[in-house]
Order: sequence, then structure tokens, then C-alpha cells
Amino acid sequence: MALDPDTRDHLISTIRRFVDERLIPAEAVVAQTDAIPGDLLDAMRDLGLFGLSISPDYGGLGLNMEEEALLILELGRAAPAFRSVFGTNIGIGSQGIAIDGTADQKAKYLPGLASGQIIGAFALTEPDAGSDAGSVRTTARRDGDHYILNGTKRFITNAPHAGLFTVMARTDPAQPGPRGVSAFAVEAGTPGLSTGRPEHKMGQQGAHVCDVILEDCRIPADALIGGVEGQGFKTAMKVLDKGRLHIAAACTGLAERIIDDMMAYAVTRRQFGKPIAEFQLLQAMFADSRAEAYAARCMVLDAARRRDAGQDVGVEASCAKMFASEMVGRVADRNVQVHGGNGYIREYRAEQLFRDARLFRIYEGTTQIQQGIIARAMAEQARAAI
Ligand code: COS
Repeated sequence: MALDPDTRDHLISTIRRFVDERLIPAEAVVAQTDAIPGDLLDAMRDLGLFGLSISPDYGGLGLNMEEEALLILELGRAAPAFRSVFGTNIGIGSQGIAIDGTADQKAKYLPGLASGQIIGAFALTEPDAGSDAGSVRTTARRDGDHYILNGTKRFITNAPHAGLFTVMARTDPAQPGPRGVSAFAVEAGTPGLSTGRPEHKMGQQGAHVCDVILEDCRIPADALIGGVEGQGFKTAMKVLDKGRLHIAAACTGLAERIIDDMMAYAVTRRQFGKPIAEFQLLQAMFADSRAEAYAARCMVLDAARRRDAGQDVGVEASCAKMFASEMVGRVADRNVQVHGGNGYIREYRAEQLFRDARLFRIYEGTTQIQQGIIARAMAEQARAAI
């Protein structure tokens, strides 16, 4: 749905105020306590953040990709742990059902995901299936009107809080690759499903990730997303195409925020009798950061508009995710450098944002996976042109 421009601009400025007045001031306490305060979670629900991408038919805001990207550019300015709270509901935790689910599955789960009453998680990765997503070993064996799931899922964002998991499992053991995989909607609390201990991470404190263990977990056959076996890998790829644009917007928003921090420091910090912003070697870092963040913003919005126009943007999403996640890493590193010794000290936040940004180059497909997707499509195109 495309909002009218006034409503869209109002929404963007409301979110910007929320980020500046509520989220950024809470960053230090979230990093210290590894938890998002309950009043902020309530405020996120009240603002409709959990349902940005979900259709109004199910209680969401039904934003198109460009609108979602514009809001994530704003929300991305706060420490990434905040976005993680509602990010799975907007993206990977809801979109399997939103894109490929049956009418009953949508009616059953999307309203709770849109309101934030249910937290959604996406359970694809396994101990031995990371980048090679088609090699999942978790099995789903049909048993009358049920499937029985067995396996372990790893690094599942929001798993400790999730009410619903989109689980990729192999329904056809005779098909070792992507074609044997199906997607299931599995509710927390189902006997046989348990979660592991939250991992101690390098950054993004306040966002939680852990294993999901499935031991003879019996689920009804109608939990098969879309009702057709063997489609789970494609569902996962469609979810990730959209998710990668979302992550690219989050990276770009964070880079823009870090640039603001960097400049605020550089114009006030004085050395050799003048603000360090006046030194040319630092000016090169500022200019490179600004140009690269601008390029990422253009890529994200262009790819989002193409997706809204119905184009297949798998390659563009990978380009945007790769460029924006690498870019925010460079910007976060330069910010530490501009802060000098203070950049290594907790209270200045440069070091925290540096650690937080590192994850973007890894999750929802590493840079190397994005390069593989882009290059493979280029070769296919070249072969087709011969
Ligand atoms: N949309 C729809 N369908 C897609 C698709 C997409 N973006 N990408 C692939 N497919 C389809 C293919 O068309 C193919 O269909 P057919 O079987 O009908 O031919 C099928 O899915 C298998 O695709 P492919 O052969 O490309 O699979 P690969 O095993 O080569 O895997 C990559 C491709 C590497 C791209 C995939 O494994 C991947 O994205 N890995 C990274 C996973 C990831 O991001 N993990 C992060 C954790 S999840 S938060």
C-alpha cells in the first residue's frame, strides 16, 4: 500500500522523534542490562512497529517496500538491538506466512505478529547448515495428520521470546538439496520444542539469539506453510530477498547516525589549537563516509521501488545488503579512529556501535554469499546473451 505523502512524512517524523527522544537515550542502559525496557516495548507496539509490513487486513500498516525502507532508515539510527525486537516480525519471522502461507495460516498468525503479541522467529540456520541453506538436516516426517520434527536450529534471533517459528525442515530425505525442504509454522510451547541458552555476543546487547531444539516435536499437518511440500527453500529465499533490503536500510540508517556522532565530536574536539574537523586527513574520512552512506541510501530506495513495481530484485537486494553492510563497517571504524583514545572507551559509544555493526556483514547472508548470488546472476545473463 502506498501511503499519501503527508501521512508518510508524518510517520517518518514521528519515528525520528521516537528514535531521538526514547531509543538513543536508552542505548547505554540496554547495552549494560542486555534487555529492552518494558515501556519501550509497549511504545513500539503502540507505534505499530511490529506490523509495518503486514497487510491492514490482518491489523498491520501494510507499508510497501519503499515506505518500510524509509522507516527503517530512521529506526536504524538507534543501536541495532532495538530494531531486532520488531525486525523479525516485520521481516523474516512473518514473511514466510505473509508471502506463501495459506489463507488459514495468515488469519491465524498475522494479526498477533502485527500487534506484537506474538514474536516471530525464522529458523533456517543449523550447526552444519549456515551459508549452504539448502543442506538443512532437520527432518519433518509425515505421520498421519501430523509431522514429527527432529533437529537443531542455531543462532535464531528472538528465539527466547518467540511465540512462533518458521522452521525449515527436510520432508524428502531422498532429495538432499534445496528441493527436499519444506517450511512449517511451529508454535512455542509445542511439546518437543525447546530453546537453548542465549549466546554471549560481540555486540547488539539487548537482542537475543539461541538454539531451537526439536525432539520428536509433533505438529499438525496444516502447519506446512502453503500446504505444499518441497517449497520451503524457495519460501526462505523470497523472505531473505526482502529481508536483505530491510537490513541494507538498517545499515544505512546506522551509518548516517554514526556520521552525525563523528561530526559532532570532530567540530568540538580541539587539537593543535583548532577543531579536528579542520584536518584534511580526517576530512577525507568524513567525505568518504558521507558519499558511501548516500550511495547506500540510493541503492536501498531504488531496489525497494523496483520491488514495489513487481520486479525481481534478488540481485539488487544482494547488492544493497553487501554494499550497505560493508559500508557501515567502514564508517563505524572511521568513527572510532576520529574519536582517538575516546573511541576505545565505552562511554563514547563509538566502540559499541563498531561492535554492533559487525554483525550486519554476517547475518541474512554473508558478504561472500551476496557476492556469489550477484556473480552467478551475471554469468547466467551473459550466457543467455550469447
Ligand atoms: N527467490 C525464489 N526462488 C529462489 C530464489 C529466490 N531469491 N533463489 C533461489 N531460488 C530457487 C531456485 O530457482 C531453485 O529453484 P528450482 O529448484 O526450481 O530450480 C531453488 O530455489 C534452489 O536454488 P539454488 O540452486 O540457487 O540453491 P543453492 O543451494 O545454490 O543456494 C544460495 C543458493 C547460496 C543463494 C542460498 O543457499 C543462500 O541464500 N544462502 C545463504 C543463506 C542465508 O542467508 N543464511 C542466513 C541466515 S537466515 S537469517
